[in-house]
Amino acid sequence: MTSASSRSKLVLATLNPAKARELQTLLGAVPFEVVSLATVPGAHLPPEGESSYVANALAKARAAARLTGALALADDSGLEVDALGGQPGIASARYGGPGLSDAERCTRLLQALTGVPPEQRGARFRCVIALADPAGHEQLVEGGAEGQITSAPRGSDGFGYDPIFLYLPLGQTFAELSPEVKNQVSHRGRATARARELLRSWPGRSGT
Ligand code: ITT
Repeated sequence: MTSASSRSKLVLATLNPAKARELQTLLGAVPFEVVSLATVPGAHLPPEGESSYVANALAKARAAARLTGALALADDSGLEVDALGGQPGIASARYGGPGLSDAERCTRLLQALTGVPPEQRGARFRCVIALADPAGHEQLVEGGAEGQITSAPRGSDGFGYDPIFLYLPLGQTFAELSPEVKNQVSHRGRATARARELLRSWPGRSGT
């Protein structure tokens, strides 16, 4: 058994507390001491460009690895709505403009879909996870979850667009599912399962 302090650190390169909580749970028993960038004094992340999930995730992971000197894991994710031509996608965190709450962004999205019938309300969450360490090792993994945008918000768990994202196999929105069930079927759950595999044999890690 190795104490937490003798294990290598894994920094979660996110300033979104709800996302950080999900990642902490999903990473579970990885052989690292998992810490959040939010606890590092003066922590900041590069402003997100509009180019791709991959570019954004890599930029966040590289910045956190540079800032902390530790292996970093970043998640760039978004909701792609078919009837909106894949929007908001990589701009999901900023949809509708700055300063809106998650609930207000959900309302804006529902307004944009006014009159669109259920069968045309297909959508998917996508999540790209980047791992980067100060020695320059980098890996990318991805996960997705298919669903449908509801006509009104349902449920109070989760964050972001969870109350309007209906997971059809279970007939519930992500905000109606318990965190455990959401994690089993979500884009982040799928991407993290792949990241856990990579972390088990990450070059140069110490501790078990
Ligand atoms: P960091 O960059 O600090 O990680 P962020 O919230 O800005 O935080 P993203 O740029 O990846 O992160 O934004 C993704 C947005 O997509 C997020 O703010 C939510 O609105 C939405 N989103 C991502 N995953 C989600 C999930 O599991 N449930 C609901 N909404 C989600």
